[in-house]
Amino acid sequence: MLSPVARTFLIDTDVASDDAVALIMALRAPDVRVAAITIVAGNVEVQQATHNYPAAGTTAQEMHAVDAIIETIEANPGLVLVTLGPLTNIALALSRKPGIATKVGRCVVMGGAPCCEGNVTPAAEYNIWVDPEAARIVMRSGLPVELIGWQLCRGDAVLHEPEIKQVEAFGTRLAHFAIECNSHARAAYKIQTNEDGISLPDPVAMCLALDPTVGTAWSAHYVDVETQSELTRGMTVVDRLNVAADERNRAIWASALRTPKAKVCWSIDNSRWKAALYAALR
Ligand SMILES: [Ca+2]
Repeated sequence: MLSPVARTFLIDTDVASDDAVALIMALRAPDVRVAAITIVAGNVEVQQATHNYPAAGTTAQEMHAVDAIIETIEANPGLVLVTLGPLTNIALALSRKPGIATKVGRCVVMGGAPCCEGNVTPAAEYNIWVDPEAARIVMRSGLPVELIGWQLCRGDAVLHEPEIKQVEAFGTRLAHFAIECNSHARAAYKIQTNEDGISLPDPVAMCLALDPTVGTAWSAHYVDVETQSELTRGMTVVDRLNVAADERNRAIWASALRTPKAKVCWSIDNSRWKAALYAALR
């Protein structure tokens, strides 16, 4: 039975290996009702992503993701929208029905590398780099964005070997699945960053969607996305020192200045994040 205080989530995902773990966290959260999971092309193509969709007892539906996003938001005002892939679907939905922006309670975006290095180019993180025009539309839409950058899933947020062993020792199907399906990502992450372990960007974002208090430093800023420059296309530009409204910047930041600031997460409590992950896999 759903409790009367159940929160409603809408999750847009490209269903890569870490997305699967994020979906498990949402689907197992006792006070969350996942109203819809929509699929966007990203790390894997849409057909493979739909096949990867792990929710038991459900089947993929033919409805276009953009229609499903609009319908789900309109039927569930105040819902929590969580994006785990490129922002293409969300931007298309906003372009068709701009009014949905004010019907979303929170929009938690896994994406960007605010004020630090990217992972596809020196400036850009993958989800934003894939479709920076879409990301710009989302940032300027009035959606109440909470930005969970890629850097939050690095360093002490990574599952290191002893923690991987600990998860495997749960002996559950979900624990085994989570470790197994991220083994390729672990190898790729090692090559990319020279850090050993499993880095889980989408589960970190889902953890913060489920409980924003796991974030230990948040602040609100104007955020825009570079769409033109060959050097920095896909960069999430965060007005961290609040200079966008200054005389010299006002013209170029005019569109961003007309929308509410995004909440940017700068650090998380890694022991609480890992505890939330373990609870979902036990
Ligand atoms: Ca993803």
